[in-house]
Amino acid sequence: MFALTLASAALAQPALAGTGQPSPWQMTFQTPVTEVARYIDWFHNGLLWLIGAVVLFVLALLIYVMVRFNEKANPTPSKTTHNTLIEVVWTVVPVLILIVIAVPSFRLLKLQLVPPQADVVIKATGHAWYWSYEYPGNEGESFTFDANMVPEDQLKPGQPRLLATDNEVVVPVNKNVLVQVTSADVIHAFAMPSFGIKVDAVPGRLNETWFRAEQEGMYYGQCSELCGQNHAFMPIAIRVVSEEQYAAWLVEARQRFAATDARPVTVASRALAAE
Ligand SMILES: [Cu+2]
Repeated sequence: MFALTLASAALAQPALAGTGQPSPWQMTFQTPVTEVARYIDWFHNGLLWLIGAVVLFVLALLIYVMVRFNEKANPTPSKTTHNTLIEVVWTVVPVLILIVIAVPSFRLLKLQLVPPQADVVIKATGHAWYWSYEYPGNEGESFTFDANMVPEDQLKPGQPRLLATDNEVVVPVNKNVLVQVTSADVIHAFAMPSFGIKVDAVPGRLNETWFRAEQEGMYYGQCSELCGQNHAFMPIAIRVVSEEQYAAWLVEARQRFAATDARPVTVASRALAAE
């Protein structure tokens, strides 16, 4: 019933190209759906113009020197070795440019690294090679599940290859979601391009990131730290839904996932279970 509601909601709002997943011949970032992602987009585009201007200026200087001061045009070269004014200018101007870059850069870092009060907390654990998620809560409320990539021959219509997972992370729209990230084995990285987040999953260490998705829909990311043989096959799928749909999913998920072992599944126990 709930799955049906979700499916019809997804049909009613077809995802824009580049929203939540890469699109063919995509040149820019995926459409940002959080404040942090929008800031990254803006900062990246601004830097591109700035660096473009610097490159063109240096190119113009080079061409000028090559034309004006080559052996033919300037047979007796000047013996000048110092020019205080020029030396001050070519030190101060780059410093000013770096300061101009540093101000928005530090503001962005603060926005990313200082999470606001969380409405939802999720713990994501990287495994070789899948992610498991825990929704912590009071006694009887917390649950854990694994999210494995859907193999290509089992994809349902609308599921992108190498990105869809069998279980999806579900979060409410316009709520602050705190993601605690760690790993059970090697270093992975939890990344979601449209949310502008990427954080390492390090064994024995709890890293944090956060997002506040402003648009309902399906969003896909991938492990972004080369972690071994199946690095390319441990995607991250997050479904952003309305608050009512989230509440309904929580009830359903508590029942569905409580039936399974709540501890994170290890590679060894999976192999045993598969036998
Ligand atoms: Cu990985």
